[in-house]
Amino acid sequence: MTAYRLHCFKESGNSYKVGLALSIAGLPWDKVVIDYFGGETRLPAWRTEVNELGEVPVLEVDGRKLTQSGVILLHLAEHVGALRLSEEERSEVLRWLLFDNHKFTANLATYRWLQTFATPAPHEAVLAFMQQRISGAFDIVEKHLGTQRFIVGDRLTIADLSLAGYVFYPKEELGFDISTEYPNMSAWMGRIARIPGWQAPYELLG
Ligand SMILES: N[C@@H](CCC(=O)N[C@@H](CS)C(=O)NCC(=O)O)C(=O)O
Repeated sequence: MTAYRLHCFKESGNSYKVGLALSIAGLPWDKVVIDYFGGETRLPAWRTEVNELGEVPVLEVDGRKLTQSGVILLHLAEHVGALRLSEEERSEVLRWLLFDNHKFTANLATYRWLQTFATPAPHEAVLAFMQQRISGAFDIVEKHLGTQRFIVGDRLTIADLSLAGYVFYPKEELGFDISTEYPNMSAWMGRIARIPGWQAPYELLG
């Protein structure tokens, strides 16, 4: 059986995407919790031995290290039956993975980080700029989910798991109340949360 080891920390929504994929697929996996706040990912040895990009998630698959959540999710979709994609779905999924990494998660994760964990607190103008970028990305996903149940068609794919990396963190951390402001996204989150294997980020990675 394939051995999966996920290098992660519980505040990392990018790691949550991968943990959720493994959990929903029903695969056994081990957690390697890194000391992000203590600077582990900035140590030269960590960058040499684990990930030269200085980031989690890192997924070891039988000892081979994969990095970038989008690459890892695609790897799982190619090797795990429960996450498999048709040829048609694959290009749609890729489109949303790129949108997520460029506009959705990229802005939401940075904003959450700035307003919840950063010291000193960032300048108001920076936060206002980020809020505007997130609203734009949320509006696109909200509209898209007005006509379909999941991001690509009628069933969960890795595109949903990628876009869902941060939305399940507490609203006080996110700075956005999705449940009241984005009804289609909120309903989509409910559908994801009812899938066997789903757990909230701090439960899954804690
Ligand atoms: N595009 C990357 C983003 C990964 C990322 O930003 N990871 C954060 C934690 S959520 C990290 O390790 N950041 C370390 C740093 O930037 O110093 C992915 O999807 O895997």
